[in-house]
Amino acid sequence: QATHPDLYLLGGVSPALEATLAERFTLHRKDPPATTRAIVGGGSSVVDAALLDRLPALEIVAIHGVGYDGIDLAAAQARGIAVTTTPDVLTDDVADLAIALMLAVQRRVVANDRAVRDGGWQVDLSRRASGRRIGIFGLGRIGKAIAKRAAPFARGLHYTARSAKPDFTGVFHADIASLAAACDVLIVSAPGGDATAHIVDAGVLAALGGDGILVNIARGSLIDETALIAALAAGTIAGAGLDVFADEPSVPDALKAMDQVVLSPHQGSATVDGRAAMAALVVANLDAHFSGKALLTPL
Ligand code: 8YV
Repeated sequence: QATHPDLYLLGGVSPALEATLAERFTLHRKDPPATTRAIVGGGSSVVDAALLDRLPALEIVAIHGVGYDGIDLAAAQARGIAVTTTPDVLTDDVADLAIALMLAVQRRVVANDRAVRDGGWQVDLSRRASGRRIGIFGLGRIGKAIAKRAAPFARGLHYTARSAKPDFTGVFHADIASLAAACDVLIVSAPGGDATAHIVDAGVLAALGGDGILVNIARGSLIDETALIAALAAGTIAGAGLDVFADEPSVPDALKAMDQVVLSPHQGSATVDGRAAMAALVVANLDAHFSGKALLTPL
């Protein structure tokens, strides 16, 4: 019987997907052998040139997610290594969570839930969610899906991108600082990586302003988390809804202590339907590759 190809499992997948992969591959969760032909990892997994150098037989990296900021894509492509992701199947879930976080922060849903559970009934006034100027940083698949959901709540949609999108109904801003200055809610949905590291800094937060809400469903790396904590503590901005953090799964105690902040554990795509579809797409890409067929969702 032909042995199963070696696969390095970098984590972030469900037991069901792991079991499916184990039917096809010899799984390694650490110390992958030089014979490793495939890697499966999450959207934040690190696949750098040093790892690629240790795996001369590597043919494909199948990402269980859409972010690939941890992948040295140029190094992979230079070595002829295919990289696939799982686009589209998670767009709705991540976009839904962005709106959920926005509403939860504005209407103090989590803080008031906690108060009721603690036997309270005090209603601290919250912010009206409708009629807000909503800005979206990053207008890819997820950003556009967020915009569709945000529109009914918005008194104007604003965005920034590399260039204006004529087919998008919204006010274009050349940079994130001017975007922040023009809106009450700033939703971060751009890719992680060096190009966007700490792009939401103290200046952007000051521009967003004292009635402003920040929502991040992208990557923690886009936000200067120290500046965010300072801005929240000083009232420079009013609140934040965060699904991603600088050093996951570690979340600063300062954020945990703030009731104007809603925190979630990088759960954007973590729905039954979404993760099942992501898993199926990971397997379909691997099956296609190892049967010599075209990949479904290559980068
Ligand atoms: C997942 C993600 O949390 O899509 C991404 O890039 O970060 C998330 O969907 C992750 O990939 C789970 O493995």
